Amino acid sequence: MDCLFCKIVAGEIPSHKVYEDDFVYAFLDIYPCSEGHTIVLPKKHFGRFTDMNEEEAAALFSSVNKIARTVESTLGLEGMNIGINNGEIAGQTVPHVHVHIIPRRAGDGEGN
Ligand code: DGP
Repeated sequence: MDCLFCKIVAGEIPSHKVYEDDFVYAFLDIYPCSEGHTIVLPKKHFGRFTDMNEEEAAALFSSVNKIARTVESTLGLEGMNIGINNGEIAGQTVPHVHVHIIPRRAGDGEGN
């Protein structure tokens, strides 16, 4: 399948890996909203979050929780945005489901 994120999981396209297990792969976003912006995706291809069943979605978010807690403690964060763009109309640009972990720091939202 011609999928950018499947190629990243397969190592065919280089990425800065943050975490990997049998189910998920996490890596740094190439266009980070903030330092440490991490993408978590299931290794198995799903186009959109709503293409996953409840069990698959629960497994993904279990991994997201674990990775987010590690990002938080490693970077010494007080908070982060965790979210999904589900579907092109919602801003999803890569059609392989992925969760954004975006570190937030004091003052970074000024002007927004
Ligand atoms: P979204 O708009 O939710 O589909 O987010 C896709 C994200 O993927 C976007 O923030 C940029 C990131 N991205 C796109 N191509 C690459 C790539 O080749 N490498 C990495 N590390 N990130 C990518």
